[in-house]
Amino acid sequence: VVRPFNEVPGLWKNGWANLYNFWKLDGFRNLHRLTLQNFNTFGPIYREKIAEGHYPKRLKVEPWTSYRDYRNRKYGVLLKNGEDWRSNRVILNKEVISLKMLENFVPLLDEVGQDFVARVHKKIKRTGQNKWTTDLSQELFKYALESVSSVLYGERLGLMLDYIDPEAQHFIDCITLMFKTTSPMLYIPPALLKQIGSKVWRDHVEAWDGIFNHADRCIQNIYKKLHQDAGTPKKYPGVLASLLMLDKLSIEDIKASVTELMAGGVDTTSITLLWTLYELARHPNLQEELRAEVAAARAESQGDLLEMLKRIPLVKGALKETLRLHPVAVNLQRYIAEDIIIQNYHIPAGTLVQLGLYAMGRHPKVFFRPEQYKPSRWLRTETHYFRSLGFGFGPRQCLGRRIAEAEMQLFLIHILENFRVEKQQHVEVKSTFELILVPDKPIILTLKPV
Ligand code: HEM
Ligand code: 2DC
Repeated sequence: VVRPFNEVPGLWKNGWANLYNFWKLDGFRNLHRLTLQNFNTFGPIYREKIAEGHYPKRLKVEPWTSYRDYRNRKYGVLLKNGEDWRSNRVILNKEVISLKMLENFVPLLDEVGQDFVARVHKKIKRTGQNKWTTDLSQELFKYALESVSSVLYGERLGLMLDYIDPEAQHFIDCITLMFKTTSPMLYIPPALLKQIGSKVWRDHVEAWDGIFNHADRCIQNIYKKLHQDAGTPKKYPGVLASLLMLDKLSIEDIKASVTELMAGGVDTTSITLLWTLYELARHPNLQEELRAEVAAARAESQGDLLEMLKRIPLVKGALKETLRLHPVAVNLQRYIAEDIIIQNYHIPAGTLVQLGLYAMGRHPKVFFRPEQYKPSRWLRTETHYFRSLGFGFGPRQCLGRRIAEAEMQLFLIHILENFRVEKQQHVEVKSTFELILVPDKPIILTLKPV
């Protein structure tokens, strides 16, 4: 028998008491652990009171929409909904996540990977100790921004050099601040915070202003160049120029989505790579196994990079394993369009259903020995097949997924071919919620030439 909606377990009746409790438990920073706790108390399905809504879409991140409304800036595909979202997304899909485009992206991303490695070799030389011990996060932010920019604009920003454009550094800092200031505003209406002139709202506005200003400059630059040498067909010009030439979206729509792609492409991939290096440092034998896979793939593919990317299942498994234990997004959400039955409960249409990625990734009923970092569990066999949900699912899944995957795979290939990754002391790093999950302390790693 299907049980009715109001029998779904959970403390959903008293919204204010929940908010108070959330405050007391410092839920702003612990959202991921709270979902795990709820999972353990209520089981695989529970009901919460957060927001009401009746459209087939993701949870609205109000600080983000409030900023756009405040500054009169257009929503891109990240924030649009309904038909407007669909028509934009269909066009963006062809230019950003079609397999066909991967051919264009891979050479650009590979070049950035090579430059990253050259930069690390240089740093190692400078220490005079044949190794480099550091917190790589800033280097990874630059790698990620350089990568996503080279794909979007078809040209390099030069972030792998010694002296970088201070504006690019400011852009990176603004993204981190933007994420950090979003989480406290998820539960307090931004309109209220704006009215009382609170610091978190002012910082949030400043962060987005910095993001939009820099992206506007990059976009303007390409736009001008396109007009100067129009009609000269040459190599792949990048996502932005392709969209402009295609002429199917308005310039304002293109600008909005390209800005979101540029901002969405920094902390996400860099932090996932940092966690992966951390896990490889903790598992030296596994690291050697991956290195062997990469060496074999390099030899067999004979210089064909796309071919090489098909021969590294364990490296891909490592990235999935990282996103299982350290997902960028704690959960996935959809407003369901029709009544459905989940876990034998009847859920009415319009309900916001969340899938607890962090909680699922660490639950022994879902993953055998979840505490173990084991890339091989993702290898496809006859008896089992998991699907990785780190990028979401269906037509609204991560638009940057192909870029992110190629960028991260190429990065690991180059690192494994060049360096042994070790970690210093015995420090257990946990995650903290700053809208996306980030390490709660610096991760210090040592890189040594292989
Ligand atoms: C959406 C994860 C990298 C741009 C999303 C969503 C997730 C996600 C879970 C929501 C999907 C859903 O609701 O089903 C990740 C992870 C990344 C990553 C784990 C890297 C490890 C990137 C990159 C970009 C990007 C590199 C840009 C190049 C976007 C955009 C959306 C999105 C624009 C909104 C799509 C829409 O609403 O139609 N991402 N992402 N992401 N991501 Fe990513
Ligand atoms: C955060 O309860 C937890 O990919 C909230 O690249 C629900 C929620 C809603 C939307 C999610 C967000 C969570 C995590 C970060 C995500 C975001 C949608 C897109 C965004 C998953 C799970 C992200 C990081 C984008 C960001 C692009 C942007 C800043 C330009």
